[in-house]
Amino acid sequence: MKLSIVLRVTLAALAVLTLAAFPVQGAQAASPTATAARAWYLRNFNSGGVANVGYTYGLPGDKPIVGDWNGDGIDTPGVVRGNTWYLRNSNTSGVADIVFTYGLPTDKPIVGDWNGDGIDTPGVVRGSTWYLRNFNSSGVANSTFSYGLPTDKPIVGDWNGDGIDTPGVVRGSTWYLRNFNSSGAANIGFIYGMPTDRPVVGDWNGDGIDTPGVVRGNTWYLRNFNSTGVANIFFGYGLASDTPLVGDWNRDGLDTPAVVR
Ligand SMILES: [Ca+2]
Ligand SMILES: [Ca+2]
Ligand SMILES: [Ca+2]
Ligand SMILES: [Ca+2]
Repeated sequence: MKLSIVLRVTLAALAVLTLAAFPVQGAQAASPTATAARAWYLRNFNSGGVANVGYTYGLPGDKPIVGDWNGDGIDTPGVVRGNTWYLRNSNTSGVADIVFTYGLPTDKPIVGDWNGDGIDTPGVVRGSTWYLRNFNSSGVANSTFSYGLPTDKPIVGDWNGDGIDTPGVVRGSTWYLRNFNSSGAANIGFIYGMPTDRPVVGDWNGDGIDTPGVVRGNTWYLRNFNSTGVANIFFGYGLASDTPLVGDWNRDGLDTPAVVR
């Protein structure tokens, strides 16, 4: 068992080394016209350290996203290019497994399990209107509602542990979370981080409840409660110029960081 863990860690380290040595290798991003690819660095722990998994996916200019597109319990990459979504079911370099169009190029893409079936699917936020779809395919929104202000930062999480992801917004340093995919007031409000921080959301302790985090420079400040208070965990990961993302890369029930460079 230990040997296999060591082997896996070694292989992961090799993968990262290979990635660093040959940055254009595996650049078969989502598009056949790919000439340069973005590097993804996933870590399985909420602590500072090296990436456990590294690969290339997508192109500069794409909006990187993550989700469990096939319900296997592992979050994997996607990119939104214009209004085309390119989703991949494994954390390796390669082409998209699922491609469809949804929303407009100017929308803010979001991802969540809106119906509790274990599969993450797309949503877009346009102004203050949220358009959620329950399928990874082109088509109309299954649920449309208003929440927040156009200037808010939209976030998504399962704030009450019922298996359904619902909306939130961060306005300045105030987080407004709602437990329903419908128009209405926030169910939970609290202050966390600073207005210039980049908000992230995850289940950092495996209790089934998503809670806040912020990334400031390359320091991640994670909190295990949806309330005002200090960070329960903080660590450095990635570069300040990276795009921070969060997912469960190893199906252990804990969400941990990734950066896309
Ligand atoms: Ca779903
Ligand atoms: Ca929920
Ligand atoms: Ca939690
Ligand atoms: Ca995990």
